[in-house]
Amino acid sequence: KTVKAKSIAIPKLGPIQQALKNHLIFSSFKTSEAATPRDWYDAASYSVRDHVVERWVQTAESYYRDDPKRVYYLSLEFLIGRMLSNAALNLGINEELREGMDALGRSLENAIEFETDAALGNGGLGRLAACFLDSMATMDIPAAGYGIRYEYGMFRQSIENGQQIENPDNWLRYGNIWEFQRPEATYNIKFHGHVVKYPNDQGEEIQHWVDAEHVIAMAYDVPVPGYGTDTVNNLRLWSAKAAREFDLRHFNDGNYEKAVEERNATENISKVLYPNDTSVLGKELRLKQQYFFVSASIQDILRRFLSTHEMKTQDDWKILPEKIAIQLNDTHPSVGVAEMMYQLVDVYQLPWSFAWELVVKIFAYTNHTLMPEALETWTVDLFGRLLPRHLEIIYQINHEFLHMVNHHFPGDAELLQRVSIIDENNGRRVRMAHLAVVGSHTVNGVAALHSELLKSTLFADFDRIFPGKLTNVTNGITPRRWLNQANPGLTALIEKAIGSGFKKDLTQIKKITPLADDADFRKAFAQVKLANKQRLAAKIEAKTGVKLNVNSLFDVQIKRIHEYKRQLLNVLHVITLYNRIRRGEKGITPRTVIFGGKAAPGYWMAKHIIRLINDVATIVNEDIAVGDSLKVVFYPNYEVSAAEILFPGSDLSEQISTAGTEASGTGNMKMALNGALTIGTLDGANVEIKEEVGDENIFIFGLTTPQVAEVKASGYQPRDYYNSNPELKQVLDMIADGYFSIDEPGRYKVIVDNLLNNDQYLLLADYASYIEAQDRVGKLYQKQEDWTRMAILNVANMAKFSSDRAINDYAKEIWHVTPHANAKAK
Ligand code: DL6
Repeated sequence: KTVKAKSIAIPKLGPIQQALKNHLIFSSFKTSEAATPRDWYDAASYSVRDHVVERWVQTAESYYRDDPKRVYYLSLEFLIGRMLSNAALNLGINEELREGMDALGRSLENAIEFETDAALGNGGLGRLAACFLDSMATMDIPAAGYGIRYEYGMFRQSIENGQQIENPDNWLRYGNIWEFQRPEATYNIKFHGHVVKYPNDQGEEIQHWVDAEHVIAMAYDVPVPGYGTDTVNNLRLWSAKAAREFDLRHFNDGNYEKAVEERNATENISKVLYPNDTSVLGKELRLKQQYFFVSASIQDILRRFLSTHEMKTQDDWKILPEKIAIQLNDTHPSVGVAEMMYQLVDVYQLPWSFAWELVVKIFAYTNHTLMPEALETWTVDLFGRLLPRHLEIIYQINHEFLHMVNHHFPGDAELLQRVSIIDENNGRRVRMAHLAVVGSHTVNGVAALHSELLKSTLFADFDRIFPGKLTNVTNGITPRRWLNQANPGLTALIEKAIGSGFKKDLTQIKKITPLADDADFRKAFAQVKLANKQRLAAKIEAKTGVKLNVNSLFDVQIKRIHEYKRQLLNVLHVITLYNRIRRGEKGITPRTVIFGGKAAPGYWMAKHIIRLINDVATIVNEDIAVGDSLKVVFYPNYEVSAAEILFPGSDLSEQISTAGTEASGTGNMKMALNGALTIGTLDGANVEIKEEVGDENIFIFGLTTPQVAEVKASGYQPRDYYNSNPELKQVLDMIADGYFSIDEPGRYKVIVDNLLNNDQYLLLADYASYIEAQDRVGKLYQKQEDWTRMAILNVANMAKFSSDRAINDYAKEIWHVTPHANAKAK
């Protein structure tokens, strides 16, 4: 049944230096004299891309020829960042490229700066998807990503008068060398219309989705090169195109605007990424985006499957789950469960229950949050208007599911209400998480604690109904981007000590453990850290004008701005230190506190916190009594390429969310891998980081998840903490009285009122314990040898947090796929 592909002859690629010259002329139409730095970026990218494409073609050919089971990773977000240096690194040609550029009198480092980040994601969830793509390719897993080619990615943040300003991210302005448009790979996506029923030849009633509007999904392919392998996987991003260029009737009537209106509205589907990470807006366009990319992806997956498998009888379809695994990255693509049913039942005419068995064997779902405001639901009304047939399919799925539940748990009407895919209590809504759980064979959380909480809270009923369906796969990060690429100094040092094996197999990094006790190694390690801090300080000075003391402790909190992540608690510590310095306390370790992160544009409190940070920075940085002892900076427009400078330059990693709120966190892993020590709560993956590095090599503070629940249950009174802790009282009074906002004294009153009267995230309850942990941090930093020793032990114990380990877990436990070496290797 498998169709054999013909082998493709790929032309030989010449030396990079020649390629650079050729591309400058033939791809950019520039002479070396006239070329701008951007032209050199282009030439470098084309030259590396040629090598990527060579392997990409071979990989695609080998998958087609050998027909292994494939994984499809469906995600509304892929936060890729820059491609050039990563591709050169993964292919092992970065030195050759650097030398080629040098020989032509150009700097590769300069050229790299001309690449705009591909910021097709909000934060952790999107970056995880990008790390997973890297690991799947590195581990030769036959896989592809599917998402949306947003014309505008994550907004660009600027800070004006201390406030966040959002600017459009026109990332495609200069073109994108790393994508290939595929005008031949298009699918029809339907919206609206209605469902009619009529009998088929066998007299059965068949549903038909008619009078729908059509949108075209056009593919753009982006290569995903693995590290130290010939495998290059594919990331396919969909762009919306109007089915009709424009309405000629309006055009002929002289109404040009009206003629193109429909086209513009259609193409809006892939226009912009929604900049909200942990809250849902319920906007129709968002559901359109979700269905648009899911339908295109599933049609594409089935087309590929059918191109090599002939379906003569119904039984032939049984092979489908043996050939494809689909991972739903959060609930955003969960309408895929209904779409697969639509394709199998309505389009390919398979019987309902037969199709359902296939569907549940194909899908798996990853949950990334317990936050109620992030759980997606759609009103039945909106869903039914946009996707009338899919609503019926969901009703049918729900009907059969509830029937099954009732059979196993007879007479429990409340249970039925709680687990139903349709929420009948809040104006009838489709619960996407329930659809994802019911339609998947496996559901995973993203860290051990999070997965346990899923079982005991959000999905407790489902855990009873489907024992064994819920599992854990702790997140990971790719060491290629987050160590090799971001921290070449540390990478070289480790390589010198233990060889290069750790780059592909992070478990080997453990071998540096004894070197924590080697004074020479510690010295070299500290020198690397200092150089990385100097690099970061230079960047910060260029961006903000603030000059930093590189010998101070770089205390860094970089992540989305959210109340639960508690940047505000960090600010309370900053002001506490400020007061202590002003009181003339001795022995305080000089610190630089660096914040970075974006707030959702409609999230007033988060934006207010950014403003407070900047106001505090202004007062602290300008106070001559403080001098070099304390500096505060807000790094504008935190993005992947900025993170690559920030993580290696950090001494202290702030992971201080309220216990039970951060599903995993991945910045915590990137920090520790780059030799920063963690100050954190027992939340998300911090718990596992502590297990790996040992209690003595991490600064844990604050309430645990059960304690948080207890404090809340027993009637939490934040004001009691304020009244009983003079330092805390002083800090809050200063904020409330306008010490940091002299031009508008009441500016932050609402923040303080909120803390005193509500304090949902228990900042005041954790304040004392946080300050005490920070004091320990400050003291330890004064013993540089001890600090460095601990930092080395953190790096040495990060193997678990490689995304290679995570992907191995998914491959073995969830997808049941094995590596497939590509054509060249065969
Ligand atoms: O799993 C990746 C990442 C986690 O590390 C973060 O802890 C979590 O907050 C984030 N979740 C989201 C929520 N989005 N939704 N829905 O971004 O996922």
